[in-house]
Amino acid sequence: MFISLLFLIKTGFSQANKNSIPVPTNSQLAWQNMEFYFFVHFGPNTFTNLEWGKGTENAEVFDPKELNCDQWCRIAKAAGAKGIVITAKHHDGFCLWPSKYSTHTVRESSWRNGKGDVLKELSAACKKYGLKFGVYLSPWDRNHPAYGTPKYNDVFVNMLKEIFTNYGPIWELWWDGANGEGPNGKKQVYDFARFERVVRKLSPNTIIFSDIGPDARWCGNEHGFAGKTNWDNLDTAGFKRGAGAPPTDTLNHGNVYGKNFIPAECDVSIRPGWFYHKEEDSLVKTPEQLFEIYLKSVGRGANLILNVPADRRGLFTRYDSASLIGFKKLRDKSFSNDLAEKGTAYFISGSKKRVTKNLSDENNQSFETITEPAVQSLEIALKTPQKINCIVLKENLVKGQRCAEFTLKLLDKDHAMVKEIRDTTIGHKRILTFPATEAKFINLSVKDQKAPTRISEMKIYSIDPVLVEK
Ligand code: FUL
Repeated sequence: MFISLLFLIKTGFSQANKNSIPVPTNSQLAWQNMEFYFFVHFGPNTFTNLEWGKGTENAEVFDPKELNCDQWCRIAKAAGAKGIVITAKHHDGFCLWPSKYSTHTVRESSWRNGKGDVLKELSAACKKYGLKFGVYLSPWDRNHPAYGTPKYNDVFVNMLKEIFTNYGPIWELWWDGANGEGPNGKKQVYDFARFERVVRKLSPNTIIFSDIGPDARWCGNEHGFAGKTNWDNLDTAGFKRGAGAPPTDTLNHGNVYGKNFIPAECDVSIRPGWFYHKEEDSLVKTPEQLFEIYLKSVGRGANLILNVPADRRGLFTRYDSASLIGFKKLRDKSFSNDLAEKGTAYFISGSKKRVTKNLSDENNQSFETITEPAVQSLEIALKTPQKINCIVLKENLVKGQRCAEFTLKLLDKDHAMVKEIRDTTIGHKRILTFPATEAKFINLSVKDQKAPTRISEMKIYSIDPVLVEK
C-alpha cells in the first residue's frame, strides 16, 4: 500500500492507472454530444397544482384541451435543444399512455374522451422535428394497488415493455431514486437488475439515467450545476439508487479512479417547480440565468436536461419560450466568433512546433495528443492581441477521460505571461470564463494525466462580460 502510494505521488497518474481507465460506449459518446435537451413534467399535477400527486386524484382532472406536441418540439428546436424526455409516469402513478397494466391513465381521463395518448403524439412529433425522445418512468407509484408487493415489479416490467415496443426508439430512460409508500402504506423493493435487463434486451442503445447510471448519473443537485472537477467515472459497487446512493458530493465530482464510465447529467427546472404552476409564470429563469446554468453543466463536461413544464392547455407558455429563445441567442452570440480559428494553432514539443488544424475543425475525432506533458503544449497565436474572456476546451474521450490537471497561460505579444489559469478536468467540454484580459498567445499545457490527453478543440472567445461566471 505504502509503496504504491509513493509510486503514485511520484509519477502522478501517468503510469499507475494506464490500463484501468474506463471507456465509454458508442451510445454514451453520442449522448454526450447531445449536450442540452428538455425535460417535460406533465400530468395530473399540472391540473391540481401539486408537485407530488397523492395518486388518489380523479383521472378526469387531466384534460389538456389544446395539447400540441408540435409546439413543444418547435420551441425545443428554436432553443437548440436536441431532445425531449417526458414524465410518462410520475410518482402519482398516472400514465400518459393508455397502459394495459394500470387503471389510472389517459384512457380514464376526460381528455379526448379517453382516446388520447401523449406518448404517441410526442414520439411522433419528436421524429418529425428530428429530436430524440426519452421517458421518465417513476418507479415510485402512489396509485398502483400492487405497489409494495413483488407483483409490482412485473407491472413495471410490463410498462417498460409497452413503452419500448410501442413508442420507440427511446433514446433515454430516466429513473429517479424516490421510494416512498404506495396506496397500502408499503414501500417497494425494486428489482432494478431485472428492469435493466429488460431495457437492454429491447433497446440496447438506450441511455439509462439514474443516481448511479448505468449509463448516465445524477449530478447530485437540482440546480443544474456539475462539479468544477468532474470525472466521468464512478464507483457503483455497494451503492443503490435513492437512499443508498453515493454522497451527493461524489455524484457531483465523480470518482477520480471510478471503475465505470458514467458521465453526469444536470437536471434543473426553468421554473421553481417541476410541474406547471400559474403563480410561477413570473419566476421563469432569465436567459442570463440559463446561460449560467449552461456554463456550470455543459461547460463542466456534463449534459443539461432543462425542465420546461407544459401548462393546463398542454402548451409551453410564452414566458418560457421567450426565455428559451433569449438563452439560444446568448449562446449563438457568445460562441459564433472563434478567435482561434482566425489565428494559428500550434503543437509545440520542446523547441519544435508545427501548425495544427485539429483544434478548431468542429471534429471531435481529430485531436492532438499530449504524450510528454513536461515538454509539449498547444498554443494559439491570435491574429492580433485581443481582449478575451472565454476559452473552450474539448477532450476526445473515446479512450476514457484522461486530463487531470491543466494550465492555460495568456501571453502578450512578447510572450510574457499576463494571466495563468489552473484547473483540473476537461472532459467532453470545458468552458472557462474569466475577467477580460488582452493576450496574443494562449498556451495549454497538461500538468497531470492518467494517460496521454487528447485535445480535440481549443476555442477562444470574447463574450458579453455580464455572462462571465461569477
Ligand atoms: C425527483 C422527483 O421527486 C421530482 O418530483 C422531479 O420529478 C425530479 C426531476 O425528480 O426525483
